[in-house]
Amino acid sequence: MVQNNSSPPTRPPIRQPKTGDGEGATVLERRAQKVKPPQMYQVVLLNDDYTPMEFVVMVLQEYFSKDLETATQIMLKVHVEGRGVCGVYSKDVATTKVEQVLAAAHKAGHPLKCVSEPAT
Ligand code: TYC
Repeated sequence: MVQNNSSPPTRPPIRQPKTGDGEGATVLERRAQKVKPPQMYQVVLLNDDYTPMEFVVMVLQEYFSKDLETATQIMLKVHVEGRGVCGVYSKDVATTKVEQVLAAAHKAGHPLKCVSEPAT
C-alpha cells in the first residue's frame, strides 16, 4: 500500500465528565491542518551530441503530450542549455516517464538521457 504523509486532520470531540457546569458538553479542539501536498517531480531531458533532434521532438510529443511547436522549443532549449524540463508529475508517474523515454532511446540506439528530480 502507498504511504501518505497524512494523519487524521482533527481529533475526535472530547466528552467532558458529567460534573459541574457544562455537563456533557462537547469541546472541539482547534488544530492546524497538518496535511502537506505531495512532493512533485520534474522530468528533465539532458543534451548529448548524437541523439537526432527529430527523435527528441518525437519523445516530447509521445510521452509528454507536447504539440510540435512546444516540443521543438523544449528540444532546442535542451540542445542550447544542456537540460530542459519536460513536465512535472507525481513521483511514480515521473519515474515511469523516465523509464519509457530511456527504453525508447535504447531501442532506437540513441544515448538520450532523462532523469527525474524533486521540483522545488
Ligand atoms: N544535441 C543533439 C544534436 O545536436 C540534439 C539533442 C537535443 C539531443 C536534446 C538530446 O535531449 C536532447 N543532434
